[in-house]
This record gives sequence, C-alpha cells and structure tokens, in this order.
Amino acid sequence: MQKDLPRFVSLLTKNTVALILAGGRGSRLKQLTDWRAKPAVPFGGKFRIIDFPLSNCLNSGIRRVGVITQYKAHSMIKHIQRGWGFLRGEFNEFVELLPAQQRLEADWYKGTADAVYQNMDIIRAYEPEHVLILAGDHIYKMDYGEMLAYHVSHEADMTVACIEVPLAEASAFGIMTVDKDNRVIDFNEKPANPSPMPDNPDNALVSMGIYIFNAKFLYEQLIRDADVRHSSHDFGKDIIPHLVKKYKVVAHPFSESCVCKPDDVPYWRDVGTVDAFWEANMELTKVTPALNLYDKKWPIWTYQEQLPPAKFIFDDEERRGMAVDSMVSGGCIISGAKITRSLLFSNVYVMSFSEVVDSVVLPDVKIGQNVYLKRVLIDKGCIIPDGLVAGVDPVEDAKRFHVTEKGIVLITPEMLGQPVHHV
Ligand code: ADQ
Ligand code: ADP
Repeated sequence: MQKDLPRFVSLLTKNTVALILAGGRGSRLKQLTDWRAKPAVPFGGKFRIIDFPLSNCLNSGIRRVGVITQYKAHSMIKHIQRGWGFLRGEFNEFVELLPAQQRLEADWYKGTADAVYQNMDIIRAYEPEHVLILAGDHIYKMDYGEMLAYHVSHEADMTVACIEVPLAEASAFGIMTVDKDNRVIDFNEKPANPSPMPDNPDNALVSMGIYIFNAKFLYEQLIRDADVRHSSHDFGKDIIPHLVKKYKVVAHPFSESCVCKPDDVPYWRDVGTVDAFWEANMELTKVTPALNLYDKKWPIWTYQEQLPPAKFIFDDEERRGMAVDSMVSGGCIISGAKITRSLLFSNVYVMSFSEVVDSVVLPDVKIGQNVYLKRVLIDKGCIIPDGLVAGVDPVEDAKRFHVTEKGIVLITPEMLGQPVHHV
C-alpha cells in the first residue's frame, strides 16, 4: 500500500475539480475593497491573495480550477486572465472564471452553496470524482492531495479542513465538535459563545472553509438545499449543519497537510481586516517570517509586470537612498529616502528627504519629498504629496484618512482627492 501511495494521490488530484469562492465582499478591509473583491487585494509585495489557493492547487497536482466571482470582479478577472492562462486545455487543465451570470434564475449568487449550485452543470461536464471547495481569501500553503487521501481513506461523504484557534477569536468561524475518529458530530456557524475543545479549554476547533465532497453527493445536496425555502444557501450556515446529522462528515487537521517544516506552527491567515492585512504583510519583513515565500518546492505563482530591479539612489544632496529590514519589489526607485521595516510593492517611487517606517505600500505609489509615514497602509496608485506626515498624530490622521483600532492609517487615492484610478 505504502508503495502505491503517490500514484493513489495523483489519481485523486487528477480526478478533482477545485472551485475557489471569490465572490464575497470582504467589507472589513474597508476602502481596500471598495473597488476590488478581497481575493484580488495585493499581498506580499507582488502577489494577490487569490494566488495562494491557486498556487496550492497547482502545487498539489490539481489542474482543473474554477474561480467563482461576483462582487467587483474586474480587477481579479484581469489578474487571472493575465497570470493564470498558461494551463493547457489539451491536457485537460484550466483555470476558468465562473462569474455570476443568472444561468438558472434572475438571481446573483445568494450564498456560497448557491454559487456552486448555479455552476453545477459546468462542473458536472468535467466529470470529477471529488470537488474541492476553497475560499479565495486566505493566505496559507497546503497540500490538498494529503486532504484528498484523508477524505478517501476515511470513506467520508464530505471532509472539512480544521484548525485550532483561541476561544476568544472563535466566534468568527464555523465551530466543530468531533468524536475520537475525527468525525464531525456537531457544527455551528459563527456562534456567539463558541464551545471549547474538550481537551483544550483555551481553544476551539474551527472550519477553515476548505471542503472536499464526493461529487455526486455534492450535487444531491445542492439540489436538495435549493428547494429549502428558508435556507440562505450557504455551506457554513445551512449545508454542513444539516449534513453532520445524517452523513459522514470528517474533520481533517490542517497540521497534516500544511506545507511547512515539521516544527513550524502551521501558517493560515485571514487577512480580513486592515490591521490583520498590515500585520501579515509586515511579518514578511522579519528575519525569519512564519510564511516562507522562498521555498522553491512550493512556489507561489502570480502575474507580474516585467519590471527593472529596485534602484537605490544617492541623490544630489548626498542623501543615501536606503532600505533596512524591508522588502522592496521590482520597479521601485528609492532616491535619497530611507525605508525602515516596510514592504514596498512594485513600482513605488520614494523621493528625497522622505522616510517610510513600519509601512505597507501597495503598487504604483509615488511618494514625494519630505514625507514622513509611520504605520501606514497606502493603497495602489496613490500620489503622496510633498511634505505629507501620517502616522504621528491620530487625531489629524482621522480627519483625512481611515485610522484602525490598532492605529494603522489607511490611505487610498480617493482620500487624497485622486478619484481617477488607472485601469
Ligand atoms: P466566512 O469566511 O465568513 O466563513 P463567507 O463570507 O461565506 O464565509 O466567505 C467564504 C468565501 O466565499 C470567500 O472567499 C468569499 O469571497 C466567498 N463568497 C462569499 N459569498 C459568496 C457568494 N455569494 N458568491 C461567491 N462567493 C462568495 C467561512 C465558513 C466558516 C469558516 C470560515 C473560515 O462559513 O464556517 O469557519 O469560512 O474562514
Ligand atoms: P487593477 O485591476 O488595475 O490592478 P486594482 O486592483 O486597484 O487595479 O482594482 C481596482 C478596480 O477598481 C479596477 O477595476 C479599477 O478600474 C476600479 N476602480 C478603482 N477606483 C475606481 C473609482 N474611483 N471609480 C470606479 N472604478 C474604480
């Protein structure tokens, strides 16, 4: 059996279709998602959030992927068309966009289950044995092949990936109770008072929103749910709580399929708020970040413009352009300015006498002279005028910008009176 295992997993991944749910609004990211869906938000210097589940699929050997879009999809559609069009239809591999298109009724996607239901005929035509359903808005590295093998060896109808989180944060998730064989016996979507794990009262066992279904079983359940009048047609709210009572739903511990070193704490981040987004990006500038983007065995693929290397200029006034404890992406020019503990995405220019500290700067930003920025998050395309100071006086900042609970200052083009965004 052991000898046959790799072939066993490759057969499973080959007969799987993955669907990435990328249609939700993600409103906790505030103005960052005014014009783009959360999965299309840039992350980590040159990626977009959706590149993580997409790369996980490819690295796991799942090469048939549908991306279900709805809300403000233009930016994501453009990204996927440019960056993910290299798969070959002749080899039965693709990344396909599945926008809400009122195929069944005159409705957009109501809930996550409805989003899959409305595309069921397309999925069926690919004749998968298993359907892997993913959220498009988490940062993590996971081998879905391991989870598929787990699903099959447990003879489950459905498998849900799970992780332990501190009880205080657990009400944002689907909470699971499992028996000694990891069978899910109870599931509560975002309860106000989540139950702790029996052997660990500080933590709760939560769903990661990653599901594997036997394909036929999924179709039956979606058809059934479509007829339930009071259903919100959502996996977490409606489908899973119903299934755990009648069918074999199994919990798969993320620690078994996480792609990391054996001693590392498995990395899975919901960058759903401005604070979480800023923190996860800032973490990458640390000496040994918890998320390793340098692992050649599990590359994160993306679309990227062809850009020249980052440039650091000693300006006319003899000021050194420099960056320390920072990541500076391609196309950046740092001219007589100082960058400390910051992450600069592609094409960011910082001019003389300016200083950027503890900040995350999204692509195509121009920072003028004599600017001082500390603990800020700057949206794509902003032009920061000469002399602007942000991150020093929260009262002043709040007059023009969005200041988060943790004091991070979010600056978007519209807040600077620059509404016309380049497309
Ligand atoms: P949430 O993340 O809160 O909880 P949801 O808002 O449904 O769930 O988003 C899941 C994914 O589906 C996101 O990627 C979102 O973009 C997408 N999505 C949402 N509505 C959609 C729609 N109508 N059409 C298409 N796509 C849509 C879920 C589970 C919890 C679990 C957490 C883990 O419901 O049980 O604990 O994920 O983060
Ligand atoms: P891109 O898709 O060019 O990489 P973004 O990720 O910044 O850009 O996505 C922003 C999306 O929102 C684009 O489709 C852009 O055209 C649109 N957009 C941005 N600002 C505005 C605005 N003020 N009014 C209308 N559309 C906007």
